Amino acid sequence: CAGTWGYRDDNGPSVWARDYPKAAGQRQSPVNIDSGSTKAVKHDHALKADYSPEPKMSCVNNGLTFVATINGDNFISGGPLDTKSYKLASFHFHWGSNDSHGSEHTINSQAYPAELHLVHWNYNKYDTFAEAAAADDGLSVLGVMLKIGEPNAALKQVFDAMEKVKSPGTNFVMTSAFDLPGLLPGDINKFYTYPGSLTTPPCHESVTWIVCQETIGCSKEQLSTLRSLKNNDNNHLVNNFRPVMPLGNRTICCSN
Ligand code: 1SD
Ligand code: ZN
Repeated sequence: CAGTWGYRDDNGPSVWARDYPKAAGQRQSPVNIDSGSTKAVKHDHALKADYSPEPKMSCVNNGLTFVATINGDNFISGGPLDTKSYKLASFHFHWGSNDSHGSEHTINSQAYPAELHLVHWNYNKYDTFAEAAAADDGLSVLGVMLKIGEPNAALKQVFDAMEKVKSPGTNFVMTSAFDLPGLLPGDINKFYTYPGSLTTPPCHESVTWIVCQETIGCSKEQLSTLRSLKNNDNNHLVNNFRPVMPLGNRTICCSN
């Protein structure tokens, strides 16, 4: 409906800047990652994800994506975050209507069928997530590409939950603990990192992006499950990705 953002022509990425001026900024996400133009860096500390199983994880179809809210204590640190620790708040996905597109970041102009975002905030520095989301060092999002291949067991738990939230505005609480560590690719120390933004309105320029080079596997059926969710218009919820934005004078660093 009018006044709310979405992914249609009339409320989608090309018009977000009308209501959310930050969307026209110089530090926007996603971007294309041209691997040949990245700067190899050796960080002082390895990137570390301190994740543990999440009891009673709450999942919702909010009409724009599938979001899981995390209540437990899970952190990332190291890599571009150095000694700072950022706390996991939630994760969600972006996907396409077919396998040729759907991810937000592209790598050498190649899109993946879906991209997982694990959203963390700088909880030692800011009092609330909302405050962090508007601050330039407030958030760090770990992006992981989904690729058709060897299925990821943790993702299976997610896709099973997805079957229960096909209608927008519905939620589901998992009865068994969710294997959060199992969601990550084998080696998270292969990544690209750059300063960027939320890829959704208000597009705050607050995110240290960490995009994993290793993918996680999913099946064709699991991608169909994503595409069978319904959006607020009661259509299939698909193509909920923002196209790539100009890199401008930013440098993308590559772990080394
Ligand atoms: O799309 C998400 C949005 O749902 C929210 O989680 C936000 C953080 O407040 O992050 C964006 S994104 O940039 O991770 N796509
Ligand atoms: Zn996202």
